[in-house]
Amino acid sequence: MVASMEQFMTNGRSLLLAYDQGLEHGPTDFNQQNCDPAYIVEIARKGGFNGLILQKGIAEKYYDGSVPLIIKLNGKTNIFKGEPVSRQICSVEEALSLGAKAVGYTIYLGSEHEALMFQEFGRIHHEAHRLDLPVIAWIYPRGAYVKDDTAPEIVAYAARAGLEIGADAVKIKYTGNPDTFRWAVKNAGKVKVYMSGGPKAPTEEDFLRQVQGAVSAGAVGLAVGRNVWQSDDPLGVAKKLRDIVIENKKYV
Ligand code: FBP
Repeated sequence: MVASMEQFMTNGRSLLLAYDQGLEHGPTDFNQQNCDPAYIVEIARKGGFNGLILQKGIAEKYYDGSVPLIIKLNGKTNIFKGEPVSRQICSVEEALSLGAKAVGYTIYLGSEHEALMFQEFGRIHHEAHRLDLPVIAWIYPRGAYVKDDTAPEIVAYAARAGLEIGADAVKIKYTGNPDTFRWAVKNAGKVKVYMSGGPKAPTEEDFLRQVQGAVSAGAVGLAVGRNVWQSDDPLGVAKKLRDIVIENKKYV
């Protein structure tokens, strides 16, 4: 059975706000304002996002039901520098009880520990689909064997892996241009493809250009964090992203 991502879509497109970086990167991503989860929940609501991605601890204490919730089930810090592995820290049932409408799981494709994450993903996928929750796979090629994690072939491999393992949506890095990203989207087949935001781009225009490229290549949208909540005008950025992703307008 395929669980539907429809509840996260407007006009067949989707804009998700990610806020799990406090675990993945630590407070280095934050300032006095955006380290407060309540500030992010407000951006998600006022910015018209289709979904908000949180770890369970933040969801338990701050989620107010205003935007559809996606719970990340695994996570890791970036302190340990060995072969990357991210293990489950929240169950599917806990996510459901927190109000999640979908669950997310990161797989480091090509890591020495890839098999472990595939296995865990398989079990989570089974449990989530039994409860009719879609599963979004963050598929990030990473580790000693991955030389360039945004090379077109490796990004297309990540997208294809998402289709093979049963993901309802994949979140993948942008290859840098729409032509190569189109190949990744093609390889994802019926799986919805989200572009991953990444570190704050040098200028807003640079970022908007990437987003336009990704949707013109067939992505349903993007899951973005830092490029929105690190901005001095997060709601202004959100409006431009909605225009591009949901309304199909051109900015750059
Ligand atoms: P950003 O838009 O801030 O990059 O968020 C997307 C995301 O996938 C987050 O969900 C996650 O915390 C982060 O990127 C992981 O970044 P990385 O593993 O590349 O350091």
